[in-house]
Amino acid sequence: MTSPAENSDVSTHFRTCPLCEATCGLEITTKGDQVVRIRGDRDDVFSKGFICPKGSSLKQLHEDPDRLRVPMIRRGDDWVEVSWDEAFAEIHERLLPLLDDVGRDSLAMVLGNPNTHNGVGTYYLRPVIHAAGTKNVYSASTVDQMPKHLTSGLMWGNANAFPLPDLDRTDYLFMLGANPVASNGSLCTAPDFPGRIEAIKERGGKVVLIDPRRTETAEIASEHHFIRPGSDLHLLLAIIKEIFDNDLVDMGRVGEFVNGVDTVRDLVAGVSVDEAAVATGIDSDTIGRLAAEIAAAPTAVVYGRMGNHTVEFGTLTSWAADVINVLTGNLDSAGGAMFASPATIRIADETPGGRGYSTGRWSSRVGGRHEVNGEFPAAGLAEEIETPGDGQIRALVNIACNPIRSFPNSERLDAAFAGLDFMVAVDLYLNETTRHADVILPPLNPLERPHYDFAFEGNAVRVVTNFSEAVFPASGPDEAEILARLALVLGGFGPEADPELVHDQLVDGVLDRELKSEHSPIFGRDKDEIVAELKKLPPVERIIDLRLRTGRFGDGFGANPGGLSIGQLKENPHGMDFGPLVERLPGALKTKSGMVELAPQLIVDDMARFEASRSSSNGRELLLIGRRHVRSNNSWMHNITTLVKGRSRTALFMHPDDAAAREIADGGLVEVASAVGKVETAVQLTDDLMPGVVCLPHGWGHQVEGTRMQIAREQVGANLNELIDDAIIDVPSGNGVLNGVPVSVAPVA
Ligand SMILES: Nc1nc2c(c(=O)[nH]1)N[C@H]1C(S)=C(S)[C@@H](COP(=O)(O)OP(=O)(O)OC[C@H]3O[C@@H](n4cnc5c(=O)[nH]c(N)nc54)[C@H](O)[C@@H]3O)O[C@H]1N2
Ligand SMILES: Nc1nc2c(c(=O)[nH]1)N[C@H]1C(S)=C(S)[C@@H](COP(=O)(O)OP(=O)(O)OC[C@H]3O[C@@H](n4cnc5c(=O)[nH]c(N)nc54)[C@H](O)[C@@H]3O)O[C@H]1N2
Ligand code: SF4
Ligand SMILES: [Mo]
Repeated sequence: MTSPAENSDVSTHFRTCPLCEATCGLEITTKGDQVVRIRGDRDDVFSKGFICPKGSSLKQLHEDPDRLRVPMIRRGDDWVEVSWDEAFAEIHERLLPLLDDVGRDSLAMVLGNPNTHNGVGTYYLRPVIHAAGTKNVYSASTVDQMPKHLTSGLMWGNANAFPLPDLDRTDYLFMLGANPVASNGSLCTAPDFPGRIEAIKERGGKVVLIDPRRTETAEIASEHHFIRPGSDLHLLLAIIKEIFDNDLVDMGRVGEFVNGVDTVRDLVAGVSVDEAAVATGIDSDTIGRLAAEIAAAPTAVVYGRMGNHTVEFGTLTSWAADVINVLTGNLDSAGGAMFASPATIRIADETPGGRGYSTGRWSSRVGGRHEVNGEFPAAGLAEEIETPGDGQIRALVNIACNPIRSFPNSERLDAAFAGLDFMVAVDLYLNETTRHADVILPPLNPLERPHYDFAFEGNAVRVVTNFSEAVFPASGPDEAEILARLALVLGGFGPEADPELVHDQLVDGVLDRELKSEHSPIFGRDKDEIVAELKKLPPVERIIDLRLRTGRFGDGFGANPGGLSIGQLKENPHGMDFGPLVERLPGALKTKSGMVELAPQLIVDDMARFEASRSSSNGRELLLIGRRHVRSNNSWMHNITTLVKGRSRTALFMHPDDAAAREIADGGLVEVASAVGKVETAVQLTDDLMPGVVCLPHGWGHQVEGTRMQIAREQVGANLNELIDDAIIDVPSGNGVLNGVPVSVAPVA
């Protein structure tokens, strides 16, 4: 949306920020091809002017001279800039013969976090994966939220149906292992999360935070408790036990559709609140009080995030949080844990029951690790590249991922990547990972592309929808087109094949389902007529328009005049708000039984692994946790001066008592050692940390040869993933264990 101002080439654009899950509206002022200013869009229906420092740095990202703008091919140690046709020809000529020779499973797909933020791009990953024809698919999901996918799949039959804390209506937010004041929220799209926390307190509610560090979020919570890293499951099971023992089970409306309550009661029968107190460091009285408060609050929600999922029992911890939500009558209830209800779905037509959810449909070659959500664990990628034999990974397609900084035991992975025969990367930068590539395909930067948030409208705490047009004309192909061409090359259609084939195929897939569904507003309509209508739009807009128009507010291609369409969103550049979340059960339950499965067998079985772990101890005396900072974004955005300037934020946090015991001085240099590696870093003493715990941010360590990130390279900071052990995973989900890692710390002379 461009509105002319007094000065003819000055204009204002409204765009959703794609950098994190909060989806803030930005107001972007441009003059010619320059960005003059970026600030929060006060009229955005969802974010209402909220913005963090990263939002305005889209200007610097756009201008960054190190950001790649044209494809590059590596020739020896040199990079050669080439045309798009040459780049795809190179992939065709070098990768396909290799795969013909060694087989499709010798190709790995590695997919990173920014894919989820890339609107329509997410749709285009499917044809690429399909064309690749490999079972070796890896992504950032197994160093993040895979336990939540798994428990959601098992409990509600839909791996993408995350119970979201209904922040704006809850009376009691019980939060574990999340730091939304820094992260701006995750698996809970809620711009201005901090403001929403303040609002809970202002309306007389309470916010309790459980975290081994007194974080930025702890500062604004009503109450904060330290917890020993990795021990939240003890706390949650003790709360469940208290709820049963004190007859506090009251499932409300949802009780009718819940299976397995007695099994859960049996599972916690042996739980001791006193033992949980010892394991967690939270005393028994407090545990009892918290259980009583959660049960008594008019509405309450248990919300756990990274600190609950990237731990050794991530699946059980994810499950236990939702068990409490169900037992206290807070699932699918206003102010509790609710499912998203985005504009693109049709709630009224949902009926309970489905195919259910299963994992382990295939296994990995070396580690025999089972598939979850069609993926193998990120922590198991190195062994598949290193180990010779049939099906050894020899080539890699890496899309928007920096595994050499983001995956466990990154040094091992770095060495493994160096031995690959061929690698393609789709990325904005020449960084620690893409320096191993043979061909790099750079997508457009956010200001040059349109945006529609399929992923995060589907995790939002309100029903909102928003389409952003590109601010500047595209200087190259959209990421959707890059992925379409990649799919065609991988599928054997050649580098010259028309990407329109893929655009058509994607629309066809959705359209055919709609035309056949009697619930669809376009049921039985003439396909050619709808296709002709969609073809008036640019390729990436077609799927958005189709989904919106067949969604529950949609215009149904004429069936519901005045209804939602992409055209209507273009006329509403601040987005449209359709109110708070709505109840989705039982219709949204896609388990085989059509019920909530409170005690799925996989979960029950994993309790044995947890029981067995109680006696195990490890030699190293400190537990390492991670942290995020509002001016950073995982492993990138570190080449943006406005974000990294000022005092370094990458030091190891350590409690003064732990430092004194090791003769470590504030600001000194220390060596941190784990089972798999060691790093040197500056130390910063703080009593905001539980004694016995140390804390480092991830994504740093940019002083590497062969990259092209001048600013990032000047930043101090160690690479946390050199210390993260890839041998330990949350077994059912395959998730990496990034928090609660045993380490020792010693001063460096
Ligand atoms: N120890 C430890 N490790 C962690 C974490 C932790 O807390 N501790 N967090 C984990 C989590 S939750 C996640 S999600 C992962 C994230 O890890 P990754 O999946 O690696 O994601 P990012 O570091 O955000 O970015 C990856 C790459 O995407 C590129 N990129 C940015 N925008 C685009 C785009 O629009 N298109 C394309 N093609 N590329 C783009 C960037 O240049 C960068 O190289 O890290 C995980 N690793
Ligand atoms: N500024 C910024 N924003 C981001 C990102 C970023 O890198 N920078 N990354 C984005 C991504 S990919 C994601 S997934 C989200 C993550 O969003 P969050 O989950 O909110 O992220 P974290 O800041 O990692 O918060 C995890 C918290 O868990 C605590 N913790 C560690 N171990 C334990 C434990 O055993 N128990 C408990 N109870 N707590 C523990 C840590 O101290 C930390 O405060 O953030 C997103 N937003
Ligand atoms: S919180 Fe910051 S990074 Fe996240 S969407 Fe808003 S402006 Fe962008
Ligand atoms: Mo993430």
